[in-house]
Amino acid sequence: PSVDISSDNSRITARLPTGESVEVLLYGATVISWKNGNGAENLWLSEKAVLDGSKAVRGGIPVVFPVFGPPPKDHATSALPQHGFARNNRWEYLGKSSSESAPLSKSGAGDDTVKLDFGLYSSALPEDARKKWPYDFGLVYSVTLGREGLQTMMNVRNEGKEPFEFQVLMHTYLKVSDISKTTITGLLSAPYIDKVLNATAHTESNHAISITGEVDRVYHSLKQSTTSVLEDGKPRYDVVRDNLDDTVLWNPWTEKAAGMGDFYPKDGFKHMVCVEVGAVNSWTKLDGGESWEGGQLIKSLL
Ligand code: TA6
Repeated sequence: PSVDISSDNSRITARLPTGESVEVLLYGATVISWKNGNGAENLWLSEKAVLDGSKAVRGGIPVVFPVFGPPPKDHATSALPQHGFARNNRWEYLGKSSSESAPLSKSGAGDDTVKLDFGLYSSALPEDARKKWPYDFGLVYSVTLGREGLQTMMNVRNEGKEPFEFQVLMHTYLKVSDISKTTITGLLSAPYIDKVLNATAHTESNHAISITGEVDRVYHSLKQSTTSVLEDGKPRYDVVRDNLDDTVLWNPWTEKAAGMGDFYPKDGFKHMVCVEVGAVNSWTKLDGGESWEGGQLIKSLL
């Protein structure tokens, strides 16, 4: 595998000998590209995504921590921006490793996978961010590229004495060729909160979910670990949760896409679906010195 740091020190690109590649912006540790060996891109990235570190990236895999969505009132996260601060701070590149045992390698040969580690520490946060959520923490985010897919794992450590509670989510924008031919499976009978229907509670009754308008649903307490995306009935992605119980399904559709300045082209919603794994339906509590880990394995089945 090869790992290159861009000349402006803003991003890291890893490549496998078989052609697969992943590109990670140090700002937000945001994966902005993940390609198959044949060069097919798996992630949707807005053509007007801001990549200079002045705003969260519209597309790829933004990291959401320590709160998902608008923070609740009268809570430790109340002063934070929507989706927290992890996606709009610069992470440190901690290094790479090639491993044989990773769940992504086909043959187990050492050159089948490459793992990139990124760190974000409370001690490195700007003062105003620390003030808004005054806990000592350490995040290590690992991005592992394999021939079968991409794994992103988050390790959260409470480095202080005070316990804190957090939410975490990987806001993955998956690229699809045509939303009208796309279905999502694996959510049958799952309870969900529908944020398009005034955050009311529902139960999924479809084996295969089609997207024909704005969708913004938090499926939670999921039993099945895999959510699949099919195109024309053929499996395109498997998104496998690891120690996470929730999956958010989002497509902004016409109106919301029109309302986002950095969402471009405006009909780009026809070529993306957000399948976002996380622990967002409640709060995960960490006592001082404790750590937690969770993440996803996305298989590209093209
Ligand atoms: O993941 C779905 C969601 O919470 C939507 O409600 C929408 O707000 C989306 O995230 C994008 O949020 P952002 O802050 O990135 O514009």
